[in-house]
Order: sequence, then structure tokens, then C-alpha cells
Amino acid sequence: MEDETVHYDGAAGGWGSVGSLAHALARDLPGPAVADTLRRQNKPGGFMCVSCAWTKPAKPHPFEFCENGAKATFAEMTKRRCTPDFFAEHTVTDLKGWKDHDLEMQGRLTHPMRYDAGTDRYVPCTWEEAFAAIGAELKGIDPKTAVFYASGRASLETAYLYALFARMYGHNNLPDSSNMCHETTSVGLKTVIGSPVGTCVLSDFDQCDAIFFFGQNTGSNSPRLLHPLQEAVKRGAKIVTFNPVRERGLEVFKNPQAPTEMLTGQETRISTLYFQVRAGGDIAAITGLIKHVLAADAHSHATHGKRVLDTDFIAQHTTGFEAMKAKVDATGWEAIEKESGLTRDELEQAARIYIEADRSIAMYGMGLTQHVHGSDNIAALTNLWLLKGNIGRDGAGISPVRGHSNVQGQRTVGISEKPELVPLDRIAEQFGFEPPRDEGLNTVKACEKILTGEVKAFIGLGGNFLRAIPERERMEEAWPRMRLTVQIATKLNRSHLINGRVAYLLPCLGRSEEDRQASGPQTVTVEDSLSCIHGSVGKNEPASEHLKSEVAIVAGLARATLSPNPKAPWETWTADYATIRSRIQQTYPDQFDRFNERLFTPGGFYRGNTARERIWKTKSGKAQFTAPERLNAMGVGDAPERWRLITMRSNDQFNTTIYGYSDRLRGIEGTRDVLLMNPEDIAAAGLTEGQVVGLASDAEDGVDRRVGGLTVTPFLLPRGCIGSYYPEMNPLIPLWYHDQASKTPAAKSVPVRIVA
Ligand SMILES: Nc1nc2c(c(=O)[nH]1)N[C@H]1C(S)=C(S)[C@@H](COP(=O)(O)OP(=O)(O)OC[C@H]3O[C@@H](n4cnc5c(=O)[nH]c(N)nc54)[C@H](O)[C@@H]3O)O[C@H]1N2
Ligand SMILES: Nc1nc2c(c(=O)[nH]1)N[C@H]1C(S)=C(S)[C@@H](COP(=O)(O)OP(=O)(O)OC[C@H]3O[C@@H](n4cnc5c(=O)[nH]c(N)nc54)[C@H](O)[C@@H]3O)O[C@H]1N2
Ligand SMILES: [Mo]
Repeated sequence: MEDETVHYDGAAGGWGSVGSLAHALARDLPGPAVADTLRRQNKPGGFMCVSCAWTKPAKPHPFEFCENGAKATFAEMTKRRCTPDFFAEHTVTDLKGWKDHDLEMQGRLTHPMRYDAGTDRYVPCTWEEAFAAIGAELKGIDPKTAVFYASGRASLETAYLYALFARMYGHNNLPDSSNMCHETTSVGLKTVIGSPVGTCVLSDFDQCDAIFFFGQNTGSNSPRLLHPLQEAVKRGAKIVTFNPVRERGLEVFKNPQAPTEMLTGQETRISTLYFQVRAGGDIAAITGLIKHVLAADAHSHATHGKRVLDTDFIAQHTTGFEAMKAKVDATGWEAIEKESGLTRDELEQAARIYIEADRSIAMYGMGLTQHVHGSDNIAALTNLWLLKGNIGRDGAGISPVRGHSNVQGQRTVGISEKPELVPLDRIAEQFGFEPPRDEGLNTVKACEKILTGEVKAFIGLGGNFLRAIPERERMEEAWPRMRLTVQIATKLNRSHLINGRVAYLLPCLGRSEEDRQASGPQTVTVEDSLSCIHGSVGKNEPASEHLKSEVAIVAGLARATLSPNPKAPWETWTADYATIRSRIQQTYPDQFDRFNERLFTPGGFYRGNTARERIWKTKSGKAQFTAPERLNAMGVGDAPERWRLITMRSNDQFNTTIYGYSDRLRGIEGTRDVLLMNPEDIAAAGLTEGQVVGLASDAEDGVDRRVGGLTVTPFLLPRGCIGSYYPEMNPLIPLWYHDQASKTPAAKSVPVRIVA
């Protein structure tokens, strides 16, 4: 069957990645500083990549960047400029007809711009004018009707000031991209082990015996993680993957930094076992694994062998084991096989590896978090990990792979709609004001209130909100009813073309650029997936002399909006970011001890994690087993003509930024308008390869949601699952279709119908 489907035979990494980079270089024309910039990427004293959040090792490789990290750097260093002349030539209505890729390809924004409704154009303005107008608008509305969104790129310094600005102004409406991403982790993992983030550190990867991957595409989305994986495989560790798609990077890897591997064609097989679980089928698969582990334990117990379960750990550190076990015992294999799409024997092979490994790491990504019962996915995975005491010891743990380069850190320093997660008493004392204590709006709730017209103002600190959220079409209609919209960005995107009555587009420095302030060049900081904090120093000449740093923009907006407060010296903070870090340290003394002294610690400084110490900050004070309530993580069951749509990222995009049309690692070239389908499903549905079809959302709420123009393409997916790209498919996702506990939109098992 494999031969009939579109696929890629090469390895992840290898010459393919070199070729792809050459293409990106030719497209972005990043200029002569590029080699030097790449050399400093992700190194102590250098700048931290703006692509993914994977950790930066203490002993970096000569080139500590991947194909996608380099592409992100080129994209920031591009010679192309999106100037006032460009905006004079094109009306905003015109630009709405352009593709995302073409908007971003205009290059870096150079001037602050105001939207002029009369001419339907962006026109240049001064920073003073922009700040004053935005401040006046914000002063004219109830603060609770404003939303301050953040995409996960802005530094710790910017994020801390942004959250402080929101609270001094009077709201906790601080949704961020994490609300569409790992919020399921922040809520789900916190409930069961008391930590909203993963428990592993880099050295665990040198000591583990097995790594299990659930729904994370390492080869495209965090390629530098392939290095520790390759090393783990070479020393005999086993890797087991559960993913509906056979992702190339988890199959084979050729290290582009190892000359012999490149010249001899040598490659490393990454996954020992690879299971194409059905989308939404992970709770079932994990329940099967748990059944096998429990059976093996019962057997060795009966025969006086070594226990498989870590009974001391379970007794001392956990609660809920018996109820979980009873539920799993009562669950039959037939249901497990049907829901997971995997056989009992296949699950036994995977369970064997887990049973035999002394130390196991669980890694996961959007394949677990973006489901209606995503939190149940995480609870199920934690059950399995607790059975053998695989949390809180070296070489073991749970390690969600985070997305944006500082998305985890933004949460650490106060960007949260949930007031209980922020030390508000300390902030009140530090800055002499009474912060709001009511829960703010997350992404889904913000969208709901934009639809009803209750939200009057939106500020976007980076990102492409309107493109990233579900229910795009209704949201675009409602958006212009807002009084004020402000977008702080490096490049033009779709969200900049839908405007409130007063609208500004504010261009900012990128992380690879030198950030000069009154006290001299500044350092910013980010937190990676493994909770290590790194200083980042940009050295490149800014794309335009009119750019401001994100810190300076946030401080400018705050000064124009808030009444003066001697305890909040926005100008001093802008002049010297070390003064912001001192405040962060005061607010979070346990995690940011000696912050300014430790900026350039090789490998970053670890801010600690109580779950790693087996201190459980849960309700019960113990790690929590959860009796599974269901086997299917999708919001609805199977029905005739209902398909489970997976929205996918290609290797040639960073979220809504489409670098190009080559999904090299999946063998899909030249187009993103595809409907990927199992060949047997194509035949069974009476379709033919190459036929152009549409999708309609299969939600009975009276709203017609459709996307058309998709070419049927054979692809090795489990029966009943189909795939197409994010963000093109976002109009199909109802706003209410999200994880129950965290409201993360459920973009990985969207019920749809195929329409002509
Ligand atoms: N080059 C590049 N790098 C990126 C990004 C990018 O867009 N481009 N985005 C960044 C961001 S913000 C994030 S959050 C991360 C995202 O990185 P990932 O977490 O890897 O996210 P996705 O690529 O959306 O999907 C992950 C995998 O889940 C699988 N999957 C889908 N449904 C299921 C399911 O039900 N069960 C299981 N087990 N697997 C399933 C998909 O096939 C896919 O391989 O990457 C970051 N890095
Ligand atoms: N269907 C579906 N929807 C999804 C997902 C999915 O898998 N499927 N994934 C979700 C996930 S995981 C995420 S994280 C969100 C992503 O949502 P966002 O974070 O909102 O989107 P991005 O595409 O990362 O934002 C790209 C824009 O950021 C701006 N930018 C780039 N660099 C900088 C900078 O340094 N500073 C500033 N101020 N701006 C900058 C540029 O203008 C660029 O156009 O999408 C979510 N939506
Ligand atoms: Mo993300």
C-alpha cells in the first residue's frame, strides 16, 4: 500500500535540509551577516532562536541550529522591506485577497502605521502620535473590555511588563498563544502532578532507557531534539512513537553536522516501534499499555519475580491507584482496539519496552493537547508514567515539547488570565496598586466576547491571532466592531488587515537585532521547554531606524494609558532591562535568584520544578492517578461519512508564517491545498486521486463552515482519519470545539464531511 501513497524516502536532516536552506537563502536574501549570525545562534552570549523552544545545551554543537531555526533567522534578517510606499500602493481591501505567504514575503515592517479608513490604507505616523491615540482610546473604555494577547515569542522582560501594564490598567485579559497550544498541559499536568510544565532536564536524555513519543513531530517542529534522540538510540535506548502520520523525523535521521554521515549516506533509525494510532485514540492505546503493565506485574507477583510496578512509589506518592486500576480492568480489549486502531499484540510490544526499561521519558505535543478530551490524554499518560515511578528521578519524566521560543516563560512571569497563578499580593506590594482578582479572558473566551461585541479593544503583542484561532470567518466579521486594534509585529500578516475603528500597526525589533537603549545594548531572556533561562543578545543592525523594541513599545503604551506611579518607572525600565529583571526576581524570588548574574550560564539556569523533587503541588498533595472516563479523545463518536480531520504543520512553515510550499518530509510539493487520505478510504468514499473536493464541518449548530479546493491525495493515514494544513483549515473548527478543561481548540480531531 505504501507505494501508492505520497511519501518521502530520505531522512530528516541530511542533504534535503541543506537544499531547503539554500532555497530559503535565495528567497530571503538575508545579507552578509548571516553566517556570523547563525554561528551565534543558541550559544551562550549569542542570541536565542526565534523558532522552537527546545533547550540550548551547555556544550553546543559548532552550529547549534536546525534547518527551521536557520529559516526563521533568515526570515528575520531578510533584505525585503514593507515600507510606507508599499502601503500607499495597496488598499487594505486589496491586500485581503493576497495569500499569507505573499504578505509575509513583503519583508520587515519599517514604520509605525495608522489605518486610515477614508482611503482604506495604512499611512505612516509618529510613535508619539500612536502612543497618545492608543492611550486615549484605552482611557475611554472600561479596562475589562480590553484584551492584551501575546504570541509566545516576546522576551521575559517584555512579557513581565505587558502583564503588569494589563493589571495596572485593570484587567487579567491576557490570553496567549499557549491557550491554543499547551494550555492542556498547563491545566492537565498541573492537576495530576502539580506542575504546569515538564519534569525533565537535558541530562535525563543521556540516562533514559526508553522514550515514548505521543503526537509530536520532532523532525519538523523541534529538529535540534533529534540530536539527543540520535545519541540515545546509539547507546541502545528504545524509542516508541504513537502518531497517525508516519513522520519522517521520527523514523530516520541523518545528522547534517556530521560529515561522515552526510558523505556516506549513513542514517540513524530513530523509532524502534512506530504505531499509527487513530487521531483521538491515545487514551485507548495508553489504557491498553496499562493493561499489559498490570498483567505483567500480576504475573511476576504471582511467580515471586521482581515487581513491575513501583509499589513503594505508588504507596508513598500517589492517590487514586485502585480506582484507576478497577476502571482499566473493566475496560475490554475490543473497545481498546477499536478506538486506538491498534491491536492488542501491537500494544503488547510497546508495553514490553516500557516494562523492561528502568527509566522512561514520555514526550508529547499537539497530538495529545489539541482534542476535546486532551486533558484526559495527559491524565492517561501520567497514569502510565506513575505506575513505574517514572516521574521525579534521573533519566525519567514527562516532557511536553513546547512551541514558541518563550511561550513557557511568558506564563512563568505573569502572562495569565488566571489570577491564582500569579503572586498578586507581592505585585500589589511591589508596585503599590490593587491588581484585579477576577478571572480574565483566555483565547476562546476572548473570541466569544469579540463575537458578542463586548470586547472593545485588542492589542496583539506579536502573532497572527485571526489566522491562528478557530472559527475564522465569523471572527473576521465581528472584528471591525471593536473600537481599537493594535498589532505589534515584525512582518505583515492577515491579522493586520482586519481593523477596528482606530487601528495601528507597530513595527518592532527582532531578537537577532541589536537593541540599543539609553544605557547601551540590551540583553533579553527566554525560557526553554526544559525550564532553563537564557540571555539573548542581538547584534545585527535593525531592519529600520524607526523600529522600537517590544519593551519600549509596551512601556510607551503603558505611559500613555496609566496615571504616573513612581513605583513603576517605565522609562528607567526601558533604558536598562537589568532593572526589569530585578523586579522579576523580586516577584519570583525562588525561581529567579541572582537573575542578572546568571544570564549567560552555559545551558541556561534551571528555574526548578517541584514535581521533579517529588513534591506534588496538587489538591491532595500527592501525584494523582485518574480513572479514565472515556477512550476517545474526540468530542463526538464515529458516524457514517464523518471523518476525523488532523490539521497539520509542514516543514516549510512556522505556524501561520508560510515559508514555502515544500513539505519535503512528507513528500508534498508545490501546494498546500490537499486532502490527505488513506488510499482505501479514497476508494471506499468513491473518490479518485487528484479530484478536487471541499470539507464541511460536521457540527449540528446551524453554522455552515466550509473550505474548498482541496486535491485528494493518497497518504498513509489510519482509516477514517484525513489530514490537511493549519491555518488553511481553521474555518472548519467551531469555537466551542475545545478541550473541556483548558479550552485549547481541538485542532487534531475535527469532525468533518467531504463535500463536492
Ligand atoms: N518548523 C516549525 N517548527 C515549529 C512550529 C511550526 O509551525 N513550524 N510551530 C511551533 C509551535 S507554536 C508548536 S506548538 C510546536 C508544535 O509541534 P507539534 O507538537 O509537533 O505539533 P503538530 O505538528 O501540530 O502536531 C504534532 C503531531 O501530532 C500528530 N497527531 C495528530 N493527531 C494525533 C493524535 O490524535 N494522537 C497522536 N498520538 N498524534 C497525533 C500529528 O501527526 C503530528 O505529527 O512546534 C513549534 N515549532
Ligand atoms: N488548526 C490549527 N490551529 C492552530 C494550531 C494547529 O495546530 N492547528 N496551532 C496553534 C498553536 S500551537 C499556536 S502557538 C498558535 C500560533 O498563533 P500565533 O502565535 O498568534 O501565530 P504565529 O503564526 O506564530 O505569528 C506569526 C506572526 O508573528 C509576528 N512576529 C514574528 N516575530 C515577531 C517578533 O519577534 N515580535 C513580534 N511582536 N512579532 C513577531 C509576525 O508578524 C508573524 O506574522 O496557532 C494555533 N492554531
Ligand atoms: Mo504552539
